[in-house]
Amino acid sequence: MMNHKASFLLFFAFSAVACSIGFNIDDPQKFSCDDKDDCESGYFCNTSNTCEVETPGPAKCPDADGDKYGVGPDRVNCDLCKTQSKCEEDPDDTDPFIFPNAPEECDGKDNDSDGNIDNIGTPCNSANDCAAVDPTANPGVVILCNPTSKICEATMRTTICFGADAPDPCPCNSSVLNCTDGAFPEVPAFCQ
Ligand SMILES: [Ca+2]
Ligand SMILES: [Ca+2]
Ligand SMILES: [Ca+2]
Repeated sequence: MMNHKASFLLFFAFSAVACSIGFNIDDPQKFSCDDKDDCESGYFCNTSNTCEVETPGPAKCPDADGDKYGVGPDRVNCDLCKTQSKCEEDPDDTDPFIFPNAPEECDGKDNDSDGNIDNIGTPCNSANDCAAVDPTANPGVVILCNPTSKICEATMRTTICFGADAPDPCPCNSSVLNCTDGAFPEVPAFCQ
């Protein structure tokens, strides 16, 4: 059985080790560690098993969907907030096709988050302001900026009929195609 003197020495020895780790915050490199819990706050256990000062990395932009718009107060770290006047919050940070002033696509979503789903007819100055159309899903459809009304409009890509079997008169035209339930009407193959 351990006597009182031995108990005291053992207690002192453990206390000395504990205190040396706990109070040498200015020089943590001296102290070995197995994991971060062995080091002071603000230090980590490196691969040499010594406590090392944590250097903060660059501030992160909270942009989970990668559309360059972030969420929450930390969005000031996003490039758009740093380099442009735009610093609006991403209304849906799980969908890269939904962000402030996004070109409205015919996809059943409110891409620009203005409260209206698939409102293709948004103001524009050029076709660059209008959404691109997936040619696989919507062959023969294009969204252009009407030069007169300055409104994005979906139309058939061509007014010319192709193929010997095309009806006469040619029904291909440039009238506006309406987006319904996330899809444009099918364009006949002889108009594509
Ligand atoms: Ca985002
Ligand atoms: Ca919209
Ligand atoms: Ca849409």
